[in-house]
Amino acid sequence: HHGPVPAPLVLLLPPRHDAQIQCSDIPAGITEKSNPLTRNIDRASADCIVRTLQACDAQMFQEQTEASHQKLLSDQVVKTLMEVAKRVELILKDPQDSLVVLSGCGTSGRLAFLMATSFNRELRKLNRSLVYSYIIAGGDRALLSSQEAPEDDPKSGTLSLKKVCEGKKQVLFIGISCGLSAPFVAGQLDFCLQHPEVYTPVVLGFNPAHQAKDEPIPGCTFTFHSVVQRMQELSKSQVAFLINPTVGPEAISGSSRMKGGSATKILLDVVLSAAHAAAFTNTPVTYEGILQHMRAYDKTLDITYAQTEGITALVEAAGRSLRCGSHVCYLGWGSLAVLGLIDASECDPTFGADYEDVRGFMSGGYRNLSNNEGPLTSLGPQFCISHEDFLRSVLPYLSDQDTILLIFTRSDDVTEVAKLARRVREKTSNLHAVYHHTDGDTAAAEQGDISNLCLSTLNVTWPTPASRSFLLMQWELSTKLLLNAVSTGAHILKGKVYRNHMIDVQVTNSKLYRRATRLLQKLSGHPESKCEEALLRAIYRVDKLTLDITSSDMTAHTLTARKRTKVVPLALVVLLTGCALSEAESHLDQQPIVREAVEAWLS
Ligand code: F1P
Repeated sequence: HHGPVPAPLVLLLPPRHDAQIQCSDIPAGITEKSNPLTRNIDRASADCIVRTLQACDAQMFQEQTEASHQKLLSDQVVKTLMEVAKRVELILKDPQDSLVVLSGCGTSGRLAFLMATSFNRELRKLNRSLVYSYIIAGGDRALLSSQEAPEDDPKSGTLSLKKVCEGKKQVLFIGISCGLSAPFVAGQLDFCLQHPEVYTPVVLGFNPAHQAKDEPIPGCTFTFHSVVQRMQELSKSQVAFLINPTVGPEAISGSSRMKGGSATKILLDVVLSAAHAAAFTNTPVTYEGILQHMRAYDKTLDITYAQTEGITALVEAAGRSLRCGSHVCYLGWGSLAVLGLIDASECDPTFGADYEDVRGFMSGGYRNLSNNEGPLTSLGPQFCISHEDFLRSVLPYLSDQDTILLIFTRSDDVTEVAKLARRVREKTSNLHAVYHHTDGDTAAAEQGDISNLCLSTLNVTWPTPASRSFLLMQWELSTKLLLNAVSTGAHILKGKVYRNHMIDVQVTNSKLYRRATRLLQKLSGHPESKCEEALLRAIYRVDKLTLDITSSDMTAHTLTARKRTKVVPLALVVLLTGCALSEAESHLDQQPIVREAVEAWLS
């Protein structure tokens, strides 16, 4: 076990509360629910954390039962994927004035970016015109940092869509929102519905349609829910499409970067590669083909998690680094490096981490990233992502306390990997590697050198596949799962998670505001109105809410919350102890682990 075991919050509460904590009857979509498998993940060992994450990921491929909503492999989902793939095929065959747009917020936008750029790369290899564009709320800086306010802005969604589609006559628009909730995406889908002569909208998310968010969006007549309803109607005549299987609740409640992101990647990889095969290698889109491809991803999970021991070693190393305030760095090559950049960037919004806690670097930096806006280095050190940047600004300060992880494949320049490994090894022995290769590959001479330099090497061997591009997609998904496990596991070991909730969630947009209120209800047992009041007190740092505050809208609240830290922990301490805000503040300053702060207060 890791560290001292703090008393669980439930023990500190009267039984009346205890009963309410146990039930999860506060309405929310599946994507926001607490997963029964992870209720005690905060007290688990690294090994147990990894196995629990594996069990959660396995839920993605569970079969649909009579009572359950459709799943990844359900008949209706496979059929819709076929139809969407055929639309993409048409565009690939006649690309003039046409576009496929992938759009989303946060992780969903980052994966939109990853897939749009990789499939464009495929097209470039074939000397075809590039048909994919991506949009991410907040622009390219959101690829590497959390920009949550723009997710609430439907107008900026519509504007950015119009901009990339200027002059186009046919657009297949794929809007991704795991929770079927982001107003940014709702605005884009609504715009598509108003211009059916050009736009065919597809919505991708992981809640049943009736759970799409129905909260009014300021300045709009639609909600995500109403847009989904219209699309459901139109899907009967195939002028709109809904891809919304469920994959079970996330391991860390609401952390849709995990399964939501993985399932997004699986579904879109399958659709786009089926379309490419149909357009360029005369392999028509078939039901069996789609189903087989999806099943192959189930295997990807098996092959990845067969490495439990190696992953556990990485989680332990990263956890040790974070616990002592040291750093974790991912040094990656090719598209796997992008998954490192993505995973690292998500630690800030998910765990309230500093950008230096977990950082990603990519060989070639912006030269290889192919993002819309080009180099972003002028935005600050957080946006310095090349290995040169690592050598210049991180390497000199490394010690054995920092964990460095090399991420590469047999297709990368292994000589270069070995060179960097040697330089890192001069500063720290805490060096690890993830290496993907196929059973048909001959080992590179340097591979042995690299393993000798590393404390641990995750050697992932893949069966030689029918296509090289499918292999790369599997390596990408596998790397995503591994890194999600490392960063999630390490933050759990650091004490950042309470049961399976991220208690210090930033309240920087409407989805997170609602999530925070629900969490306070659940943990304090108090009614919604009282919890929202405590939340606002913590946001505005006042003991009594003024009329000014109560008459402000959600945007004002979330903008103010952006400037604050520990909003939800403060609100919780206030709710549980009834103390004044200033007392709660000084309390949390002395004892940043919330459970212990409450316990100390009550004793
Ligand atoms: C978008 C998103 C998540 C992120 C966080 C805030 O969610 O940015 O990617 O992890 O939860 O929201 P969604 O629109 O895909 O549900």
